Amino acid sequence: MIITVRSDSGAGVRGSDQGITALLDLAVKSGIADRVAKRDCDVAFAEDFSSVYAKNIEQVLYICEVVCLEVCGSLKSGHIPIVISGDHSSATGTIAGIKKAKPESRLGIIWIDAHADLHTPYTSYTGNMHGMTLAAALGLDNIACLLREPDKTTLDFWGRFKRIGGLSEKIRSTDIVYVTLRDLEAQESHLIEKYGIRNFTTQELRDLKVKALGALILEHLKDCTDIYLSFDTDSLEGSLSKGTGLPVDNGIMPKEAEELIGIILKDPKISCFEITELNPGLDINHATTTMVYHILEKALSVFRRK
Ligand SMILES: [Mn+2]
Repeated sequence: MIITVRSDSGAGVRGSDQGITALLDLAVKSGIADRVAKRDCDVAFAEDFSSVYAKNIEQVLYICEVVCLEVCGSLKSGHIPIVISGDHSSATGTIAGIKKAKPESRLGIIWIDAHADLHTPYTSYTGNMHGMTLAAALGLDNIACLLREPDKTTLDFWGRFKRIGGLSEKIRSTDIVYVTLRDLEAQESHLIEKYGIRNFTTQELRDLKVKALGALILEHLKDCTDIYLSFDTDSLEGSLSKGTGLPVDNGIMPKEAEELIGIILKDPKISCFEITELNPGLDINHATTTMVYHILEKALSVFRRK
């Protein structure tokens, strides 16, 4: 089942809410998603509170609560949700939804992304919520790296954000795996070192090749009962792919991404897949949209055979 989240309110650069239509238009034209059920998350929310420490937090919280219910409902009806979202803040709702549907699960997370998304309202320079997704899922504040002191209203919303789905600490830090993480700040490095989170670098990918890397990633999560794979478009090599808010060089090549995602999605423990942060307004020559479309095509072909 495809679940769409047409919002960009967690991103610093606007326009990624248009990425969903760009992808689905191609999918409709080619017929690859013809027999796939689709659900649109309600993202319409009259915003009445925003914060410099956590921009649009009230709206992002609302959206994530909707995403949580949709993902949970999809899993409970026997589907594997494919979430296509505008910005990565929605993944806090996705993770909550998986845990809500499967409270006894030990959930592993594969985060293919240039960024760690481990900021909090206490540590973020920008206040962009899509950089706080995993910190929220881990229930972390990271006061040790305090940069700013947010106001009480922001912190009330942050507290609710960490508890979406009625559970804080939805995952164990060691059950997160980064792939091609390469643009991170000191506050995030502190958490990665403190909690021993594994990053499979672009160099390791080149040295080992995709097949061996896929096997290593799955081996790292062997004690997990379920796996959620989240693909951020900015994991792609930034010199080739400009259609995302924060492109970064030294990333994964489109063919490598397709192959790796194909290998991981074949694993029987896969409970959810997410594609996010495609921004067609920034996409010179339509190149990134085409790359991400091929990834969606790959995912649908794997799920069709399941
Ligand atoms: Mn991200």
